[in-house]
Formats: sequence, structure tokens, C-alpha cells
Amino acid sequence: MTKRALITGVNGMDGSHLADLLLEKDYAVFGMERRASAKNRRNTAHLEGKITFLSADLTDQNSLMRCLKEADPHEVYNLGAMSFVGESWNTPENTGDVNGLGCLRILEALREYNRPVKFYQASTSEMFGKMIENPASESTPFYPRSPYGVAKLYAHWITKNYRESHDMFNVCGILFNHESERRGIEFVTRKITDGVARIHLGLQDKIMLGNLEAKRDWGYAPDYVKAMWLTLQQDTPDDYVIATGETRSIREFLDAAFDCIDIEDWSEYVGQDPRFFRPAEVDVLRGDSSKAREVLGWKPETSFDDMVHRMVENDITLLRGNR
Ligand code: F7E
Repeated sequence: MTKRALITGVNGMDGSHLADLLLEKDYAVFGMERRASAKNRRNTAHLEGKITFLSADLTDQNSLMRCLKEADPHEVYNLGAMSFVGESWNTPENTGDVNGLGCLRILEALREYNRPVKFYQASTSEMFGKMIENPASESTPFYPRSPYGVAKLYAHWITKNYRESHDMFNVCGILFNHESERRGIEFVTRKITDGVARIHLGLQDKIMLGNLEAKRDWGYAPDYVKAMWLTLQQDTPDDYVIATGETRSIREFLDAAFDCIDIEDWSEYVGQDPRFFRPAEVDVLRGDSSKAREVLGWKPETSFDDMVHRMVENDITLLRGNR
């Protein structure tokens, strides 16, 4: 029997990598996208004709129900979100609506649909924010530091609550930062690799950034979507932290990225701009993924240096193609 999966936010980095993985596993894949404005299929152009795109919106309850009926999925992955933390201070209400209530709307649609569908919610290390414990595990108390983190925490708890209240197969994957060549340009990693590629090709003089001291636990997105899938293949639903356990600062990311173009001292190529600092910062994130390693048999496969190299090389190739 062919398994059917519905992915919200299919055009995002994670959505597109997950669609690639599920196609490899012979799933019929349905990708939900918002088609209100111009199409954004940069990450999914290669999937046209291979997956079914469905037009719906996490802020529109009826559209979600229509999507469910059309896809009739065995698994739903809720990866749709306003995913840029920095922007969440500018649009806190919309962030709450999409990232928080959007999850509730899918759960309500699933409850109404009343078939045995497994549900994955994209929870995030941003829920740990101030990091009450380092490294953070599934039992660490939450302390979000942005409207984004607060909205995601609502989604996390409502997913658990529906699991306990309505006996639904709901899983939360608490994923720490993960990046790839498909990352949006506004996120710090891709902003750096794109900037390094431009500097290398003589197209840009400087990269303007915010806080260089922030530390993140960075993994490679294609490794992380494997964990998402594994969480739904278990007999019982549970929540899992997915992380490398290693933490590096933005400075260390810069070291690795500039190393790809043989620049050791990057100080003249990097500036700071107050616009890129956040009203409240998450200083450090590090995750303890022992449970996922033991129960799911998951582990990160791609090293930090390999990931940064791939991203820089890809940006150089893309920019050369554009010229
Ligand atoms: O910031 C600092 C910034 O925007 C990382 C999302 O996937 O991961 C991501 O959220 C750090 C922060 O990602 C710039 O202050 C310095 O400390 O790349 P980011 P994020 O906020 O960690 C989590 C797990 C998610 O769930 C999110 O959806 O880098 N930083 N200078 C900068 N950040 C940006 N964006 N731009 C700068 O110029």
C-alpha cells in the first residue's frame, strides 16, 4: 500500500528536503502551499510533477479541511510557519496566528476528519530560549525569548494536549538549528555563505551582521528531516530533541565559511549593524538528543565543516550561474 503524506510549508527548506526523503521512500506526497502571492517554488521546482501541490493557508480552517480530504494522508507534517525569529517582533500577532493557532487548526481538522492520521509538529529549540539547563533535553523547562518562541510553545503544548485529550498520534520534534543550501537568505548562516561567495567573486565588499557572540547547535537539514520521519514510525507517540550536542558562535561560523575561500582574518569583510540585533537574544543553544539516538536510532551524519563547505560552494556555483 502506498503511504500518503501531507506536508505544510512544502516550499521551505525543511518541507522540500522532507518531500525528497518521502519520495525516495515511495510515498505519495502532498505539499501544502500558500498561493495568495507569487509562487515561491525555488526549493521545490525539481518536485513539480512528482508531488501534488495543494493551495491552503494555516489561517484558514476550511482550506485545511479541504486539504486533508484531498490528500487523505497517513502522516501530516506541520512545517508551515513564519520561521524568521527576527521578524516575529514586527509581526507578533500574525506569528501567533500562523505558528500557534495554525497548529490548533490542523489538530481540529484532524479531530473532525476522525481517521488514524499520525501528526508531526515542528517544535523548536527557540522554546528553550534562556536555556534553564545546558544542554537542553525533553525534560528541560521552557523559557522562550521571542514572539516566535512563545507561539511555537503554544503549538507544542496544544499538540501534546490533543494527544492526551483525544488519544491522537501526535509527535513534537524539538529541532535545534539546522541549515542547508536551501536556507532562506535572511538567516545568519546563508547570509554569511552567500556573502562569502560574493566576496570571493568580487561582487560585495562586506557582510553586515548583528550579534556575533550568539551560539547555536547547528546541524544539517537533510539529516534532520530523517529524524522527523522516524518519529512517526514508532509504536507510540512521544516528543524528541534533535540536535548535534555541539555549539558554535557566529564568529566560528564566519571562521569556517571564510576558510572555504582561504581567508583567515575576515575582520575587514564583516561589519555590524544595530538593525540586525534582536530586542531579546537567545545567547546559547545546545541540545541533548540522547533519547532520539537511543529510541529512534538517529544521529547527525554531516559534520559542521562539511555543511558550511557545501553551502559556500553552492552559493559560489549559483552566483556564477547568475552572472
Ligand atoms: O539567527 C544572530 C541572531 O536568524 C541565529 C530558525 O530556523 O533556528 C532558526 O532561528 C543567530 C541569532 O536563526 C545576524 O541574533 C547575528 O542569535 O539564523 P537566525 P534563529 O533565530 O536561531 C530556530 C531553531 C528556529 O526554529 C527558527 O525558525 O544569529 N545573528 N547577525 C543574525 N541573525 C540573522 N538572521 N541576521 C544577522 O545579520
